[in-house]
This record gives sequence, C-alpha cells and structure tokens, in this order.
Amino acid sequence: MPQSPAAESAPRTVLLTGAAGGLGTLMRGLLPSCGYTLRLLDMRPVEGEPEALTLDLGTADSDTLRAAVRGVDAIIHLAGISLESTFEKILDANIRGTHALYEAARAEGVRRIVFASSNHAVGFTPVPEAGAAPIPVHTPRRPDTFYGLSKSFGEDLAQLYWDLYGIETVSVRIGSCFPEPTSVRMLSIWLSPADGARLLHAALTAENVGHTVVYGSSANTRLWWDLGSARALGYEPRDDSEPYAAELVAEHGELDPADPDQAHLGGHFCTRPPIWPH
Ligand code: 15L
Repeated sequence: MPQSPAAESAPRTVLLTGAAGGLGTLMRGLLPSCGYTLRLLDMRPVEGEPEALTLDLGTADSDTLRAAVRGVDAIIHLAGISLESTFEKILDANIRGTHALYEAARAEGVRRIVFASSNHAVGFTPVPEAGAAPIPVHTPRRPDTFYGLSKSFGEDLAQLYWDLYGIETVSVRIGSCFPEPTSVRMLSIWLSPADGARLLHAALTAENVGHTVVYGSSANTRLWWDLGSARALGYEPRDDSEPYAAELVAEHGELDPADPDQAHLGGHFCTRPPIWPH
C-alpha cells in the first residue's frame, strides 16, 4: 500500500484552486502563516495576485493543467461552483474540472489532495434530535442538489484515485466557513476561518490518510456531526459558534424540525437552494 510522505517531507508548496472565491480568499490569507508557499489558481483573476494562474479546470487542455500542478507538493482543491446551478454547468465546473485536476495530479506525481467537499453531499440527512448521537462520516450520502451530487462524485473520485493510483485525499465536508455565523443553522456547522486553516493544515500534514472523509466545522456547542476523523488527523478546533447564539436565536428563533427548510443538514438547500450567480 502506498505510504504518505514522512513528516520531514511534508507539503510546503501547495496549489490552491478557487483562490479568488470566498473560501479561497480567506485561506490564502491564513495558510502562509502555517509555512506554505501557495501557487494560486482560479478561473477569474485573483485580486492583488498578478502571478496567479487564470484557467478553467473544466475546459483547460491537459498540458496546461499539468503545467499548473507541476512541482507542487500538494493541492487544496476549492475551485468550482459552490451553490446550486444547472446540471450542465455543475458537470463542467465541478465534475469534469475535478476529474481533470486529479488526472493532472496523477500525471505529475502529486501525492496529496485536500478536496473541498460539502455538507451538501449529505444534505438530506435529518438534523439529529437533541441528545442523539452526532452524524458519523459514514452516514449514507444524500445530496440535496446537483451541487451536493458533484461533491459526492468528488469523494468517490478521490477514493478511486487512492485505490488505483495511491493519490491520497482528505475530503472535507465543509459546513459554513464565514467570518461569523449568520443563521441559527450555521451555529451547528460553522467553521471559523482560523479553524478552517487549522483543518487544511492537518489534512496536508497527517500521515497515511489514504482517502479520509472528515466534517469541517469548529468545536460548536450545537455541533451536528462527528469530528472524530478530523481530530484523528491532528485537527484541534479552537472556536465555538455559541457566543453568537443568543443574538441569532433572539432574531430568528430556534430551529423547527417540522419546517422543511430546517429539517435537514442542508437546510434551505433542500427546498429552495441558492443559485450560483455566474
Ligand atoms: C456550501 O457548501 C456553500 O458553498 C456555502 O456557500 C454555504 O452555503 C454552505 O454550504 C452552507 O451550507 O452554509
């Protein structure tokens, strides 16, 4: 079985796809302090980063993609449509794009990828009742959108490239990574940006991950899912959404499991998903 690189050869130069997006912008600000040199890539120009690569993973030719990944120690793959869209657009950006990136990684010998999966890969999972066990990572996948379906595909692709080629992936089912939680649902799935960087760092440096699926959130008091597989990578979250709870609950009320907008992990993605604007 292929082995992870030893700690002394832990990734240092990392390709960050989706660098111009919301999460990419937060992470490119934070990851250099963990010791990484980032190569930035996005289909749009990255503000203030003239050396960033501008290319569309879904349509770029294989030589261009190979050149983009050549020489990096690892890839953090955030690029793609991050809300709901038509199946055709999701197919190009998220499914073809992710496949093309893995092919380039295989061809260039990149051994570790951190894949931005999403809670929407399991979005139709019912919200756990108070006192119930947290949702495990091996819960059946129940995508809530074509977007969630593409994340489910990405997790399977990662498993295939591990089994076939020994390329390791940590698939991170990210909750809501924003500077602050802005809804009562987010109190359960919030990933503070600082914890996000800690989790990506753990996913890049843990040894022998094979293909590991983790949930991506802070240590929230109202957490819905099991962070065990993330902690096993060495992730130690330091933040908790609870200080934001009183104000959000006063404004919106507690979640109502009888409300179809609030009954599942994916929240309103299950009923009226936000549409990707581009
Ligand atoms: C996601 O996967 C989206 O990319 C992000 O924008 C949030 O909406 C998040 O899920 C969420 O569930 O809050």
